[in-house]
Amino acid sequence: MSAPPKYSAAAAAPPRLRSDDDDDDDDDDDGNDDEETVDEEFISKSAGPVTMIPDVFTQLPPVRDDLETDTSEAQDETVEACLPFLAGQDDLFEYNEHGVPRINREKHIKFLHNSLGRLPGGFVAADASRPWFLYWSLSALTMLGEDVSHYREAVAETARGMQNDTGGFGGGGRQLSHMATTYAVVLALALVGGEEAFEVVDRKAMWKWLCSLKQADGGFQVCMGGEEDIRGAYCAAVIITLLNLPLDLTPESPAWTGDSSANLFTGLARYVRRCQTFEGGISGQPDAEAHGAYAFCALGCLALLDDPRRVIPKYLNVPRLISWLSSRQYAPEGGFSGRTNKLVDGCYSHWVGGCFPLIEACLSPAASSGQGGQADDSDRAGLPPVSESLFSKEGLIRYILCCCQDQSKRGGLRDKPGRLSDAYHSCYVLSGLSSAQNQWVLAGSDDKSATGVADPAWTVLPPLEDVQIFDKRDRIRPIHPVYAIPDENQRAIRSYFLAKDSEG
Ligand code: FPP
Ligand code: K
Ligand code: ZN
Repeated sequence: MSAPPKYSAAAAAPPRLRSDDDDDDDDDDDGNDDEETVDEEFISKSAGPVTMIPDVFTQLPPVRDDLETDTSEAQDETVEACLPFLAGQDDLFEYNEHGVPRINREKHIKFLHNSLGRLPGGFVAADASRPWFLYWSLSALTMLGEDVSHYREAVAETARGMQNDTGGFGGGGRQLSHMATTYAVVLALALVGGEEAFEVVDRKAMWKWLCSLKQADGGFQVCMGGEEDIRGAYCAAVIITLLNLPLDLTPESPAWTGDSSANLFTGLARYVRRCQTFEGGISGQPDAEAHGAYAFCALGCLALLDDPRRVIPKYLNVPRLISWLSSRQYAPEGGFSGRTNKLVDGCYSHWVGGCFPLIEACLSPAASSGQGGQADDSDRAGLPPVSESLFSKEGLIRYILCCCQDQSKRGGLRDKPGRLSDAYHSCYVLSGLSSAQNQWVLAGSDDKSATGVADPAWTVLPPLEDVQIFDKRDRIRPIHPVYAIPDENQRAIRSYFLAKDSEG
């Protein structure tokens, strides 16, 4: 891949063609922006005249802490690496009139098909992550509009070899079942879809295995004898609901109370609550450091336990969480960091960016009818009304399209300029782009379904006009805000097992 252009003082302050506070009336799409001075050299590298890059994305932050540390140096280097891309000055891109490059679908698609094939020897270290490669690549391909159903047979075959008789999937044949690899396999099967894929799962063994990981304090271990953490909580909730597993506990479960008073979900929300830290963010385990990946796990888990409008404010301090999540977005980069004083990284477009649809949903009024009832007013007290986005969607979209695309022959999406693309970042950068471009709202009743699992109706709306700095043809397929796969895929696997179970 080619090295990014070297940062220079000039790159930090490109010609100010149009800024945020300019008169909006003149905000037409015709590209004829006669009044502004246009730098010829700047334009020659672009597809057309760049008429609007707000200063906040092209200039160094106006307020700086004088203290120099390794952390501040790493931050400065990151800004330097990003600015030329954000300012529309990278030679490999064609920028639209907003200074935003197109998504390079063809190259990314090719990169992702390749990552489902035979990988070079160096990947042996990632052997236990093979299920993840399936999920990351299939999910990214799906979001880019590819039909992945022709992988059904191969994925089913591969998954069968990873399943243990004792339940769950390991990272490969004869590897211990793990919550994360099981989650990845189940999602991969949902993505390729169809009976042959769904029928791979031994649901009875899966249910027993999950019972054996369920702990008396409400959480889940990630594997037998392994750590209990919030990944376990989210993955378990996803697996249980997608496969329509019974919630009952086996007497062998560490959480078994001697009667039927506890089930797989008992105490899980309380466990999630214990992971909110003094910063307002969520840590992997109680009393650890808040990290963006865990914020998504917490919100995703809660959103599967009950209606987000009720359960999120009941178990989390939402204002503090919003404050922490908002602090993850940096300028001028526009992307998110994973934790305090660390760097932006494309994958947090999903882990952090994906929290906002869930937060926004929980701030929307509960349109509840029936016995599910409204969220308790005392839990919702003090929550702000949502009228606009809680983060800069424009900033995130700029970071993703300018800084996270490998424009060389390689293709794929990446952490940041100077890093190599990979399947993991391709998946989560695109997931983040999808949630920034599309809008999910919660509608209708929040009654619990017959299985005792909440099934609120998520509906996707087309992109908001004000974030349409990307070309319409660059819209990424919407994905479900909790399962992170298209709504129809999660619906298909759930209804398959629901129908099967009701047949008796
Ligand atoms: C720090 O990495 C990363 C973590 C502490 C958590 C990573 C976990 C996930 C990405 C996913 C977990 C979710 C599931 C569903 C399994 P770092 O120190 O390299 O990065 P940083 O500097 O950005 O924090
Ligand atoms: K990172
Ligand atoms: Zn990353």
